[in-house]
Amino acid sequence: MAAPPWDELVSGVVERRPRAVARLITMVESREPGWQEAMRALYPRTGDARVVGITGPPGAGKSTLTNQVSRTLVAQGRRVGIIAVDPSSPFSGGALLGDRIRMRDILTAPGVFIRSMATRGSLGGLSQAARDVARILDAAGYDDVLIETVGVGQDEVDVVRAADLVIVVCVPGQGDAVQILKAGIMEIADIFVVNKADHPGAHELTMEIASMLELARLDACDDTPASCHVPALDADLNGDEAVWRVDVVETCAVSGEGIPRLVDAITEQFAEPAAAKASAHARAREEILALVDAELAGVARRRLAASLPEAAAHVAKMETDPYSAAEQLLAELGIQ
Ligand SMILES: Nc1nc2c(ncn2[C@@H]2O[C@H](COP(=O)(O)OP(=O)(O)OP(=O)(O)O)[C@@H](O)[C@H]2O)c(=O)[nH]1
Ligand SMILES: [Mg+2]
Repeated sequence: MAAPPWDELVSGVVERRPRAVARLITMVESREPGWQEAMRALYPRTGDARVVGITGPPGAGKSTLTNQVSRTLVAQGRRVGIIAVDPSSPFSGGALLGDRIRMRDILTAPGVFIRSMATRGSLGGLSQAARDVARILDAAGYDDVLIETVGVGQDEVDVVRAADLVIVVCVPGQGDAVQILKAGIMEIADIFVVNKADHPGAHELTMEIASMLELARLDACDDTPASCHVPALDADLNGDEAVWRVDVVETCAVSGEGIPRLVDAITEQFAEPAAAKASAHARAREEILALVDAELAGVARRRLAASLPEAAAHVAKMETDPYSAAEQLLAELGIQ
């Protein structure tokens, strides 16, 4: 059966029909004809959802936390969309069975939509794909979109860049603090969750993260300490002047301990509009460039389809070198 045209799917999304949401996500993810028109039509209806990225090492408790946070938000009367991303998995759509099992109690809850994405070679990049899906959910009236991604490598950092707010989940006893520093996670985290607080060493890890934040703050704000917010353990030393707030929250996701504080931290951070506005410009710039990059690559491949085999043959026979061949093809495209 042919997929309905994009405008029908867009209407379905606006009418909050989960089936239309799922089909439009598939269309946009696989860049089927009409995806841009659909995103363009939906864009004016976006901007209301709070998009939260949740990342951290495998097994840290991200899915359990996502589940708990969703339940709390649903209890507050909010609708929640969840995007589970596994950049290392070649499967998509029905993947992440483990996550689905762990999230089973919210799977059937009204007002919750769960989608798995595991598209390593995603067209246009995984970060853009996550952004697109988040927007579709936003337009479908989901108040909160939670993007869970596994790991603390570059791919995961890229994915959570699609979010307005980033939660990094750590657990005691795994050298997580060192990993965080190495991966450059420090710069992107808005909230650190020290999960499995029922395990020994949780408080030590909290202190370690707090002191890393303090060092980073001193580093960043050498000249103007007065304009800085000390980002540690709920301390808001600067009142209205907060320019950089990072919360550290201890949780036990299995028992639900600490979840209300985490949800409060999320709500409070979204209530600080100044910081969000400052990064909106940078993020828009990044997104436009990513879209242009993806489009350029596609255009180049299509336009060069005819001349590429010949150029490749010449290089293979060593009649020319790949550098000159590439230059010649770029000239053909009018780019030099
Ligand atoms: N003791 C304890 N166990 C926890 C806690 N949170 C999660 N777990 C357990 O840790 C295991 C992994 O939890 P998940 O929520 O699947 O972790 P995850 O980070 O989503 O895992 P991946 O998606 O596979 O990276 C499960 O067996 C959970 O029950 C916690 O606070 N305390
Ligand atoms: Mg998980």
